[in-house]
Amino acid sequence: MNNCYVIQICLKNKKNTIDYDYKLQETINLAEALDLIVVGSNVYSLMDINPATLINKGNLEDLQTTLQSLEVDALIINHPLTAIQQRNLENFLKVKVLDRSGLIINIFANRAVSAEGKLQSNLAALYYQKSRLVKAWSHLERQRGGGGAVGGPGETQKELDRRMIADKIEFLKEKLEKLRQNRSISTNSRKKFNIKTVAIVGYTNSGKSTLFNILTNESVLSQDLLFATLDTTSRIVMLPYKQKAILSDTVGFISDLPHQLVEAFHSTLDGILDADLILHVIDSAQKNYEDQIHSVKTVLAEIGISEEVYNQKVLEVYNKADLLEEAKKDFFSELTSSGNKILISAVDGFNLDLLKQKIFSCLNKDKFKIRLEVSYLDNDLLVYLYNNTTILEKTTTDELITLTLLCQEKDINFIKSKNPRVFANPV
Ligand SMILES: Nc1nc2c(ncn2[C@@H]2O[C@H](COP(=O)(O)OP(=O)(O)OP(=O)(O)O)[C@@H](O)[C@H]2O)c(=O)[nH]1
Ligand SMILES: [Mg+2]
Repeated sequence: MNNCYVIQICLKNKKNTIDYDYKLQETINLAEALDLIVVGSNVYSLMDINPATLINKGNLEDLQTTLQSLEVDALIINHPLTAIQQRNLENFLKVKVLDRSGLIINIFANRAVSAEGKLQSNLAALYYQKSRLVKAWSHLERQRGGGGAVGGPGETQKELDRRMIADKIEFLKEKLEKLRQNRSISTNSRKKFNIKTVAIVGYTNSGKSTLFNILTNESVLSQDLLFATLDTTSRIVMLPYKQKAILSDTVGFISDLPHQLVEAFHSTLDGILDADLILHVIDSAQKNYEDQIHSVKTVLAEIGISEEVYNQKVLEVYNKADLLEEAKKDFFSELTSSGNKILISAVDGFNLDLLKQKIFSCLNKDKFKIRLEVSYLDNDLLVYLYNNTTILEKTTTDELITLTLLCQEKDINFIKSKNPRVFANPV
């Protein structure tokens, strides 16, 4: 375990409405997700960024004293650092320095369990390292020194020069491509059986895995921890009328997700792109839930889900209703009363049956649900219905079979043409 100190930078000349306390708390949570002990934190209000050291000399000296008195091993700065700034800060303060991207990439590297997750995390670290290669690379590495678990991604690969990093990137990309090809074989066989897929996405800690577990009776790790899930898990979910779909839980998003991670995690994120329906889980109890929605949409856009596709494919699932006070609950009930939105609680089960119904409707929105009565003697029609439509329910009397089924428009025309006396109605 290492002690760390967390700094949030607030730019005074920028007119904005950023909630810096929230940003600081999120960074503290990220540091804890890397098993660091946060022994102190501060918000620095700056007029300008110092190109050499980010913060000015006076602040730096105060910071040095604080870090020494708290016996800090690592400094986390929630602001992008240039390689030069990182080097200068490390030299002056004599601690490891990580910016937000470095921190998140380290968390991913620590958490990855599956072969694919590990490959992708390594790839992200290499992209990050490559982006920070400066002329003084070897000098920088000599200067860093010191032990401890907190290695900047640069450190583990310090012998590599630019060429070697590029080779390693190629090597990892090839391995990932092989895994991706294997997956596309299973995707094809799934498509053959016409099983629809539903992907869960959302801001980290919004409750994706909790929802996944309750819908599939699974036990994926769900924890009050940022980036608890890194690997994709897929299981069958039972929808109304015993319809099945494949539900996938995957890595969460965060604001300013390092683009190296998005690039490296392409094969995981492609699963979202291929899904028939996307559940966007939102933590409605977070006061900045709208910012979190925006961050998720930004990452989705980066992987090719435009606003238009979002509007067609996404069901917004406002979670943690149990944590809302009455007035807030009324607000969210109103907000989710129209459009592709629903308010639920994955913990106390509120609205989960309705959620399953909505998933069912979204997956079948191009189909018609009808109920019809057919005589046993109408053999041609019965054969047609069993071969071309999805039978949801069947009840029988001595003379008639009553079927509830999903069909397409062409089927309705066929049914009418085949037997105009058939009794059909939408449900
Ligand atoms: N009160 C309440 N807590 C919830 C609800 N859903 C999830 N949680 C809690 O929120 C925390 C995060 O839940 P997870 O399911 O791990 O969240 P996640 O979105 O999978 O998080 P990552 O995998 O880290 O991105 C856990 O402590 C859950 O118990 C809910 O409906 N109500
Ligand atoms: Mg999770």
